[in-house]
Amino acid sequence: MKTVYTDRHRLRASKTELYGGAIVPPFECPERMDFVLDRLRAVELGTILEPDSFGLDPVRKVHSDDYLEFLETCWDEWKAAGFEGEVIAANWPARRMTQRRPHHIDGKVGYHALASETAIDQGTWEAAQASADVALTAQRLVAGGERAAFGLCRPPGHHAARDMYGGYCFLNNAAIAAQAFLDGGAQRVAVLDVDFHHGNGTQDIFYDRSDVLFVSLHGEPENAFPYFSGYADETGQGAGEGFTINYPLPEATPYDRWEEALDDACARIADYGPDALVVSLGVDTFEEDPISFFKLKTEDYLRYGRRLSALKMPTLFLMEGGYAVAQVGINTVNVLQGFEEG
Ligand code: 6XA
Ligand code: ZN
Repeated sequence: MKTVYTDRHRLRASKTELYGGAIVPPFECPERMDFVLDRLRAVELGTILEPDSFGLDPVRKVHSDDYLEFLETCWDEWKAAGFEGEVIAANWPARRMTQRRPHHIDGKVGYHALASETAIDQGTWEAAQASADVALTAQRLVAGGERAAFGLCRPPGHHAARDMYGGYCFLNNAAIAAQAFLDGGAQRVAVLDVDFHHGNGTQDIFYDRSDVLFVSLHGEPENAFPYFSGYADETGQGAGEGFTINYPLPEATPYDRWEEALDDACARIADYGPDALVVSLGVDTFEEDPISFFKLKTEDYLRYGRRLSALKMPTLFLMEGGYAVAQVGINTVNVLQGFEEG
């Protein structure tokens, strides 16, 4: 399986994350990619390619113009306002307040943020665009006939909604790639999100559509970020009714229980009969992940890679979360190896 990767992710080098009331170094750090690359090379999974540049046209299909303009300019506006630190949201259009977009950057940040943990730094916008290019280059490989490809995306994407960032995500790589499959002639695309966190952004983007089936296994929102999305009764709306499927799972979920949900998810995906499958591949389901609460073990990633292979669909894997940094490589690549064996 080919991997698409660029060092340009290093342009996202934010120094701060708001975590438990303290400012800490971000869990979503550049070193994560080094461990994945090392493991890809160690097992000789396949060639590692540089992405091509696709520009913003495919990105505009899933994100709003005002949001993209915000991402492009927020760092400069923040500095121009005299703020010393990184861009951090501190104000929201909360319940019963107006939903108008403010002019001042301190308000605009809150308008486009879904949470405050994620700080924006100078290189974030360029890195986010490079990450989308990684996804689109890998998507083109699969659309062109490869059975599978891996987009080693950083920053991740699945929390990014049409006009919101957060949860370490800015551009929704999985949604951009799913839309690219459709624009290339696919009738139906399934997105399977196996990251520990609910892919609220992907759900949001396709919620009222039937041409993308969104299926997610994740920590139950009563107890896990993003808290306000991911309940089982969120099933889509309008033409999209029935095309969003959520499997919220409780604390300490072990592999066997998780696999039951995966089997059900795979059956639903098979019934849907998509032309392509996009897997939002986060490995923060790992038992040692510092910010998550499932109990998957390293060998479980091989097992579920084989299970995904049994779907026999053209499959695009895109990197999402995973913060047990030293194990992110082996766990991620185990899924890809399991898939190739299966
Ligand atoms: C914020 C937690 C953000 C989780 C981001 C993530 N306290 N998403 O891994 O998949
Ligand atoms: Zn996650």
